[in-house]
Amino acid sequence: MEDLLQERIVVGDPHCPLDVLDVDRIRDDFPILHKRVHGNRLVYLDNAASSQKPASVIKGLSTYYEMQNANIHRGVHYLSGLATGLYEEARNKVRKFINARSEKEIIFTAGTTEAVNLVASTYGRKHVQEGDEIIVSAMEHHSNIVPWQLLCEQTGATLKVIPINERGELQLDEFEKMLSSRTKLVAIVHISNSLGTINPVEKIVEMAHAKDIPVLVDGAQSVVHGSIDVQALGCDFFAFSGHKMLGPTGIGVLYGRESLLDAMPPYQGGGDMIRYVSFDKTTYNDLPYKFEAGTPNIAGTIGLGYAIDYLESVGFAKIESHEMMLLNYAHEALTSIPQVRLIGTARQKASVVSFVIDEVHAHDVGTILDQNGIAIRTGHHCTQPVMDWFEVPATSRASFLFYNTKEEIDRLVEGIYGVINLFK
Ligand code: C6P
Repeated sequence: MEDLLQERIVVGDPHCPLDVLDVDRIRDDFPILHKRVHGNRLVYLDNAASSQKPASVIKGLSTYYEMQNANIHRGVHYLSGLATGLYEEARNKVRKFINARSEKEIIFTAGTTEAVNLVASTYGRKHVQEGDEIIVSAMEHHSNIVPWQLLCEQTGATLKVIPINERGELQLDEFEKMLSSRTKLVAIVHISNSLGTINPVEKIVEMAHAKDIPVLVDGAQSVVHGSIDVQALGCDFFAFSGHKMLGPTGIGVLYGRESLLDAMPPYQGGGDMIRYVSFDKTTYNDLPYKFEAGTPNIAGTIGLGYAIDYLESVGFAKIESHEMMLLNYAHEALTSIPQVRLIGTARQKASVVSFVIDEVHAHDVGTILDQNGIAIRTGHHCTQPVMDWFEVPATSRASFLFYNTKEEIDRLVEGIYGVINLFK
């Protein structure tokens, strides 16, 4: 553990006023943001797909492999103890980060997708039968649709969909009407990746809990934009991915209420998830290990812990106010371009801006912007039902994080004018 303490990396600027983000200083922490692409300074606006990583996370990962690497929970030797300590320390950081009651409620997965599949598979296997219903919304990412469709196919249950309005907001009155004794779970996205809508999760939980229905929240897009308190949200499951919150790829988290996790059967079988194995009968390990079969992503987990350290050192108050400023600036700039139509204009929005340009396919927009060094995402963003609802084949999406600047939005706008002129 001494090695670990010496490796602590100090981030943030103690001289910066409390409520103002020192963006130049922050950008210096992200080596990739200084890269040039096609001869231009990179403008990275594809953060909803995956965020960039601060030097502290990158260094933490290389230090792990250089100095601390071993398998966990298995060895009596020094390095195994060190790696186990770092891994479990990361679990504790996650617990505090989302204010879970216990570390037993923090399951490491490969990402949001695996976390949702875990619940669909094991909670579903135990509680869902023919005639039952699962409720999702029309703005879900495919990873919060398809696992439930698979479950419905296997069990004969039905998937119900909360409709959205033209702004891209949930119709809660319709949701209320859907809740019944047949509903076995509500699975809802916290922040839509293609619309930016922030859903009223507390209200949804309150409505579902009034009928004793558990709620899973897909937090893939929310964990990096604001502080999460699963107890205040009241949700029963909360899923997120490390790579969207400055951490490594291949690591994610499923938070689950202990009583529910305890009653669920294991997800995968293998090493570490068992207490005793014999050919007559196998018994399972305690939480959270019951759901972590095999050698996990140790480096990724530890890296996720460093990402949390970094986010906390910056502080969500500063992050939120900077990102709101960017969102308003981008909205104003884009709505002033007559050929541009915003897709997703919810009253509660995170810093994600989807748009279409008259007569230009989103892929052309993305390709031309890329020539200017501007990275956005184009396509259906794994939310094809959202595209169908808005009757567009695809959108262009710019998504901002706290390390982005107004100047980068100016570059985006300049690039959009370039696209419009080219297709005139
Ligand atoms: N959205 C995007 O560009 P994974 O792939 O498991 O880390 O995350 C899946 C996922 C689940 N829910 C939401 C709301 C998401 O946005 C994502 C990932 C990326 O929008 C890649 S499709």
